[in-house]
Amino acid sequence: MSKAIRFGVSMSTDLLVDFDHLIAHLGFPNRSEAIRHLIRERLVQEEWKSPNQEIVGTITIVFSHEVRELTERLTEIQHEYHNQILSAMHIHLDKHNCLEVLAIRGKAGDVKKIADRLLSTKGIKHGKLTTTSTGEKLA
Ligand code: NI
Repeated sequence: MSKAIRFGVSMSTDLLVDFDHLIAHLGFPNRSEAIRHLIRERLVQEEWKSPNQEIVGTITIVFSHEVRELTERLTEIQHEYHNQILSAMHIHLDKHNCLEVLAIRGKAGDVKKIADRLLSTKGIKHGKLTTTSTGEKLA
């Protein structure tokens, strides 16, 4: 980790009061920790904007295993992208519903396409791509 530098930030009292309320609500121990978090969050968003940037994410899908051929279709897509999909966790939520969480790593453009493909599969109830970082570019 590089050396820490202190710097001053000017802002209106109203904005700072709102910020302090927000970080208290979210549970940050202090402003510095909250600001570091916001900056990293923004840097990760930037990573996802470059199609060739290597990124990491998770894809969460909820579906009923009783929908005809849906489980097979989802598995086929995952096999097609075995180079990007690192791991799959399947949880039987109840008698009918399944939750799958896939860890995915690859170029941002490819990962978005794979996620779109999985999340648009006919029959799934809900799905979401969570975008994070390999951590390599984050201090
Ligand atoms: Ni299941």
